[in-house]
Order: sequence, then structure tokens, then C-alpha cells
Amino acid sequence: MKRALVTGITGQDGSYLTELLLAKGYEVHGLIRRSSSLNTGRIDHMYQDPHEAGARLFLHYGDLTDGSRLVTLLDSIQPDEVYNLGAQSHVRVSFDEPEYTGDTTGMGTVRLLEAIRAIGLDTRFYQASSSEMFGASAPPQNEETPFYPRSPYGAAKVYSYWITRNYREAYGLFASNGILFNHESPRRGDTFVTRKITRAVARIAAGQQNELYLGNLDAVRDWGYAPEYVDAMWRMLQADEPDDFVVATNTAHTVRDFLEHAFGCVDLDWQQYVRFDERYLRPTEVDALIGDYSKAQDKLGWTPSVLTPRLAAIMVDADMKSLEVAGTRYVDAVVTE
Ligand code: NAP
Ligand code: G4F
Repeated sequence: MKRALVTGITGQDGSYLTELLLAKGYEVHGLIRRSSSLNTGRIDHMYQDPHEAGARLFLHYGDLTDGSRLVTLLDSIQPDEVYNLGAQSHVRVSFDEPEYTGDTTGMGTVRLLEAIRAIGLDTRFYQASSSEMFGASAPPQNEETPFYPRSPYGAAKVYSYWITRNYREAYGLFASNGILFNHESPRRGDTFVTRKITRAVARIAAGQQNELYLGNLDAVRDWGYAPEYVDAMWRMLQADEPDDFVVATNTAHTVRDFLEHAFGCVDLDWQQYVRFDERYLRPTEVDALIGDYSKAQDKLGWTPSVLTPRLAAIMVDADMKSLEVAGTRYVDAVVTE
């Protein structure tokens, strides 16, 4: 039985990847941070499963800022595959917390790689690299496009990308970068723009909210569906050789387009509800990300099937259902991201 360690297991991608690995028969170990309130909402359904799959999921406290803990953990687990998905992943927040973002999103990667090297583990390593690394480089972006990060988050991801390549070249580690473009789902964090919109659509349709405050509506993104993207991660670690791959849909939509699609699901005109708030602007913006995924298609046999209009419908539908089930689940929080 193959054994995998997943950092960031409590996040959107970590939860879908864990489902995929358990379904493939893996034993899955996840790194979780201790917090004063529960942060395992996205994986509880698997962890509490008394049947075979749930019995193969193990959670361990730890943190990417704590190198000695990573050494102890890797040594005790001896994983065949390590998926490094843990990060401070919010671009806007990275301007408020540049040092912390560098520590987690950048240095966290070398701590993990160095632990693998020091122990002498024969493991395959996946690094969650990001299209944010391309930043100001013009689309369409592929594996040859120069990096030009436009945020502390993007800069930290560039460091992680290169340190992953360096450990591959210097020590022969099977280490691959997945350069993933934006991918979303009903499990997307509440403060990323797609989920912020679909949650608001559900609340507005239910008469619980009247306005939605957003920043730049002109940004172009290539939005895909998270469950399909974690499959690409797994494929990268099953390949004959380690390599770096863009994972995207090669389609372009503005935030305004996403509003059209999401509000269109409930026959509402978004312009009646959306207001501008400059707090959601970034000091430097990434104007356009559109990914050319031909290499992943050719070498991994990976293709996306869910594109932005269907993605918006999936997310609105899930948020409508969640509101019906949860009743008063959503409280009015002041969110500044
Ligand atoms: P996410 O939902 O924000 O999840 C981030 C995960 O990292 C959470 O499990 C979080 O734990 C964990 N984490 C944060 N700081 C940590 C630390 N210091 N030590 C250990 N774990 C820590 O992100 P996602 O959307 O699933 O993305 C997964 C990875 O892919 C991230 O590295 C992200 O930067 C990258 N990425 C995402 C996209 C995208 O569009 N989603 C695109 C390209 C790359 P808590 O639950 O305790 O906060
Ligand atoms: O949803 P976002 O916050 O995602 P962003 O910045 O593209 O980053 C996401 O994708 C990256 C891959 O390219 C990941 F690496 C990263 O971890 C994260 O998952 O913002 C998308 C766009 C931006 O241009 C932003 O300025 O939406 C614009 N936007 C407009 N109003 C907003 C808002 N973004 C947020 N979060 N909140 C707003 O109110």
C-alpha cells in the first residue's frame, strides 16, 4: 500500500486530493495546525468514516514553520509521496503579512525538502506552484514563460518553485512543480473572489443580503475545477521522470464575466447588487492569467472538462443547498480580503 503525506490537508485542494488518494487505496497522512477552533471541516467526512477508507487517514499536528517537527514526522511516516499544498495562499493578505507569507509559502518548502534530504528518504515530492508566479508576463503562459511575480505571495512561490528544481538537480530527488492556474469549487475559501460571489448570490437569492462589495472587476483569470486539478497533481508523481507542468483550461474570463454567470444562475442582474470597495484592490495587480496546458495534456494525458460557466453553476448550486440545510450558518462577518 502506498503512503502519502499531504501538507495543507485541511484546505480546498488537500481535501480533494485526500479523497482521490484514499479512493486509490493509499494510506494518507495529513499535517494539520493546532487552532483554537476546529479547522478540519473539509475533511471530517473522511476522518470520521469508520469504514476502510477512513481507517487509512491519519492526522498529525505540525506546521511548515517548524522544521524539526517536519523531520520527526517524515522519519516516522516514511511516505512514498509528499504533496506540499500548505501555504498562506491569499494574495491580498500577502501584502499585509509579507514576512509570514515568505516563511510559510517560501521557506516551508525548503524545510520540507531539507528534511527529506537529511533523512535520506526515497520519496516523490509535489510542489504546489502557482500561475501567480507569471504575474505581469503576458498570456497565454506556459512552462517557458518568464516569472514576474506581483505580490509577496507570488515571490514566495517563485522561491519554492526554484528550490524544488534545485533539489531535483542537485540531489536527484523526484520533485515536480505543478504550476496551477486558479481552481475553485464549493470548498473554496470564502474570501477568494469566486466563492465570495457565489456565497453572496445564494444569500441575495434567499433575501439575506442586499449588497456585495468587490474590488477590480477587470482582472482576467483562467478558472478551473479543483477536483480535476488534484488529479493532475497525482499524475505528475506517477510519471517516469520529475518535471514541471502548467495545469489550466486555456480559457479567459474577467471577474465581471464570473458575476454574469453566477447571478445568471438565479436570474438576477449583478449590477443591482455589486458595489465597489477600494479595500479589495491590491497594491500591484495581476491583470491576466490564461494557461497553455498542452504539456500536461501530452505527457500526463490530463485535460479539464469543467469550464467557468459550469463551475459558477456548480458553486452557486452548492451554496444555495448549504444555505437551505444550515439555516443561519452564515454570520455577517467583516471581511477585508
Ligand atoms: P487553501 O484552501 O488556502 O489551503 C491552504 C492550506 O495550507 C490549509 O490546509 C492551511 O491550514 C495550510 N497552511 C497554512 N499555513 C500553514 C502552515 N504554516 N503550516 C502548515 N499548513 C499551513 O489553499 P488551496 O486553494 O487548497 O491551495 C493549495 C495550495 O496550492 C496552496 O499552496 C496554494 O498556494 C496553491 N495554489 C492554489 C491555487 C488555487 O487556485 N486554489 C492555484 C495555484 C496554487 P489551515 O486550514 O490550518 O489554515
Ligand atoms: O480569487 P482571488 O483572490 O485569487 P488570486 O489572487 O488570483 O489568487 C488565487 O489564485 C492563484 C493562482 O493564480 C493562487 F496561487 C492563489 O493561492 C489563489 O488561490 O482574486 C482573483 C481576482 C484578483 O484579480 C482580485 O483583484 O479577483 C479580483 N477581486 C476583485 N474583487 C477580488 C475581489 N479578489 C478577492 N479575493 N476579493 C474581492 O473582493
